[in-house]
Amino acid sequence: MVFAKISQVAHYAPSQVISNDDLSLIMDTSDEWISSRTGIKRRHISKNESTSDLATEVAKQLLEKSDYEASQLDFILVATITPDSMMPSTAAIVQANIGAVNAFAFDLTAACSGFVFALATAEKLIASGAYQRGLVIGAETLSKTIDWTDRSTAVLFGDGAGGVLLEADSEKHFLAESLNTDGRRGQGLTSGYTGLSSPYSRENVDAKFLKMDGRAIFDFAIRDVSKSISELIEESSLSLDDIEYYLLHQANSRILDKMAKKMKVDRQKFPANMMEYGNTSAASIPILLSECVEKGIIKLDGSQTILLSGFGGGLTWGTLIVKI
Ligand code: 4VN
Repeated sequence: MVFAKISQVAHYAPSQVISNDDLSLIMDTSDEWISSRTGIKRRHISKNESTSDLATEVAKQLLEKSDYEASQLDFILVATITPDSMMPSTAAIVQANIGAVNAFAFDLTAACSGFVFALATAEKLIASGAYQRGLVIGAETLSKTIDWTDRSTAVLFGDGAGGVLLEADSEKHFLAESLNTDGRRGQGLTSGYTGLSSPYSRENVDAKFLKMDGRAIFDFAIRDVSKSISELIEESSLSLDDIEYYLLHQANSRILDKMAKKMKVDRQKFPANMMEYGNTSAASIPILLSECVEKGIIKLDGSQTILLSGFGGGLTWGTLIVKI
């Protein structure tokens, strides 16, 4: 039997930082409002780096940390809702930038669940025995899709990228998974949605911006996602105590408070970094994982069990339990 293992982690964010106070100069909002309701203090905003530039930086770091050459990679998956273009994919641009000549590459679109869906996909590519190793990256430049006149969404999002090197291993690391979609509720969170056939339609140009029914998504996270995570833990015959850290999508600190309470998990077990990055959609979980490894609270030595959970547009939600 062959299994998949996360052997390296890395993250990168653009250097320009915009504080809540900075935002209050250009729209009717305040640091008090944003931090008390979301936990967000700052976000990194790209000036002239594209999503593929952020993802390429992560890919280079992952290779540097490993002993592999780019040519030894078998695949590159990029989870993003802000690709440089629809074609070529952001993953293909990264493949060219790093010279991963033997890797196939494609993007995966599952909003804030994108990284978890991509990691679950990549794990199966390796566990099938067909491929030895690849990169799984979540990367976003959400700042380009935000309506900067809409204070209800503009304050929430930021840019960044994170990723992992996944490779074949003789031990089992991916213990349990639950991947879900409810397309019937998809209208609560949209980007590039015109109600017509294509985001390229000339009508409704404003509709291309990210839009969110905050209440509906808030309720979805607390009700459906908490339940799904609790059920997965129960089914996997693990106890809450077996899981050392819960790395959840970094949308909103208050939502994490409520989810922890609902799941009866100590909030201390939920690391958070939305104060620094805001919500970076598909990038939020791998950035958080990489920072936790950097700080030494998570080690890539097989000694800890952690849970990763993404949830958002689609609607999509997905959880992985990993012996990391
Ligand atoms: C998952 C979630 C969110 C999200 C939903 C609501 C929300 C983030 C609404 C109330 C508002 C503060 C902000 Cl749970 C977004 C995504 C998309 O990545 C995924 N913030 N808020 C208030 O008035 O307190």
